[in-house]
Amino acid sequence: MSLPVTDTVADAEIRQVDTLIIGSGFAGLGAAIRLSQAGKDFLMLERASEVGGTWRDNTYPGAACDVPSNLYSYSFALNPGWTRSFSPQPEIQAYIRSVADRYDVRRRTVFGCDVQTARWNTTTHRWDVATTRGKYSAKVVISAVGALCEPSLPDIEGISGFEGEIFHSARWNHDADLAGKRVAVIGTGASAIQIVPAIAGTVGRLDVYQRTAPWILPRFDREYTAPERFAFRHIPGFQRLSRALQYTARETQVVGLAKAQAFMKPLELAARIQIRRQIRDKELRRKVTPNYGIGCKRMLISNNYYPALDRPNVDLVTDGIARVTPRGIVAKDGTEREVDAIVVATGFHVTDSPTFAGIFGKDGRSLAEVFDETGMRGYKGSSVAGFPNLFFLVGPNTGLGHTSMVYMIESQLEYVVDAIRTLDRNRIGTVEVREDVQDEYNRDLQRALRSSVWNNGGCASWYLDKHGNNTTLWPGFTFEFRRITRRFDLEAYRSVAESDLPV
Ligand code: N01
Repeated sequence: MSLPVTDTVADAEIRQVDTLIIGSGFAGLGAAIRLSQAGKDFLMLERASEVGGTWRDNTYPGAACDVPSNLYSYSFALNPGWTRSFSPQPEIQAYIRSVADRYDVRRRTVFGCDVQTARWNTTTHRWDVATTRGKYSAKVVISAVGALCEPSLPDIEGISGFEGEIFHSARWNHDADLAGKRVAVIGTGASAIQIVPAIAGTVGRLDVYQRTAPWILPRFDREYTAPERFAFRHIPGFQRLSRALQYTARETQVVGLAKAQAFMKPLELAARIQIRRQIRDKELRRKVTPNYGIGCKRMLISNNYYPALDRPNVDLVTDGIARVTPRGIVAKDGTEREVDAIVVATGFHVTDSPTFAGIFGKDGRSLAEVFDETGMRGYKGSSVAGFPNLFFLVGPNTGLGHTSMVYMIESQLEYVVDAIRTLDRNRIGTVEVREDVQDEYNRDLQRALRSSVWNNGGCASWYLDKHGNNTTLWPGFTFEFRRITRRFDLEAYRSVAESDLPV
């Protein structure tokens, strides 16, 4: 059964659907395509007016991918049209839109539909989902909201009283004309190091507030040559072979990140050489040199960030921020720097995403309450005990520090779509991962992570939750994750047949 998507839904009407997908980024869109191919009934809910997720939202100047283009497409929809080895944001967003068109999923997407709550109904054994565009009842919910979707704003004294322009990197205000203005960028993560060089030449003055120096490697970005582009388009298997080689090369980094940090020394050396070559000023070199193991925070790539810091109109401020005044920022050494605009490039709520507060499981507790107690734990990044028939894409411990998330997403799609097939085939009403299975899975994960650079590289990062556990990253090779998600393992779940569900 497929429901037509209408523009308005009367509040009293509850629309029944087999599967609801929340979010239409790489993960949600992939789920929609796979469910559509499997002939399943589903709707995708999207709070914005377009597909794309993080690649739709992050439109800041200089936004580009730090994973090679060839690894940044679905395996079932390769993109022979990439123009560069590392794609700029508009090209990735255009690709995602084109895939949505090609697989005709927009007609099964409700745009402008913000999910407010999803509540497991213990009477109907379905999810009650309340949105800004009406109510839904679904047998299965797939949360595909992404890990990097909720901007994290810094809790700095006085920041709400700033009278100039202020916006987060993921909510860039394109109406704000920064040309010739005095601008501050707070943060030096992946977003900031792309923004800084993109605006340094046009703003009047730029203050970059660094709390922790990032490790930055050279970015081997170039335009694809005409023969390469011809080969991508016309030589069967060429792009797949190129992907396979790149994947393999990247996978070797896992050894250094998760197992033996000595393997990271050559990368650290390359990063140090880049600092020496690109920065003349010794004091600035000292300030940008990290004091923790490379890979502990996400390794960044850039050829133009250090040269931008070296410009006469750019200041790297490392004294820490004491407070924000209506006209500027006061550093901890007491110096006030007046600015016309502040760009807040301070990252996202990941292990404490506000989206968790709106999902209520079988005992009425929200995911936020559960995670607050246990940490952001799940099973195979896809299920959480206490939350029947709820699947996550890009869930706990599925993130990567070294290669393309699209590979992990496709692994999870296989698992979740197989779960839905299994439910249908066996007339199963509900599945819920067993707590003992989830516990053992997490014990193994945390054991594997203990020796990793992310856990003991000497830094604080968004990979770790407030308990100090790494609940974001997958510690192994990505093909190991693919292996464990190849089929839905019903034996790891408590299941109830449709006919046995109490009415
Ligand atoms: O955010 P971040 P991001 N006062 O959390 C600082 C992906 N991504 O948006 O390091 C002062 O990395 C914080 O300092 P510290 C990628 O996975 C991918 O840059 O915590 N500073 C840090 O410098 C990435 O990891 C691409 O000490 C404060 C910065 O703000 C993820 O998105 C491109 C502060 C936040 O860095 C997030 O990157 C862009 C405070 N109160 C992003 N609070 C690709 O190319 C935080 N900071 C694929």
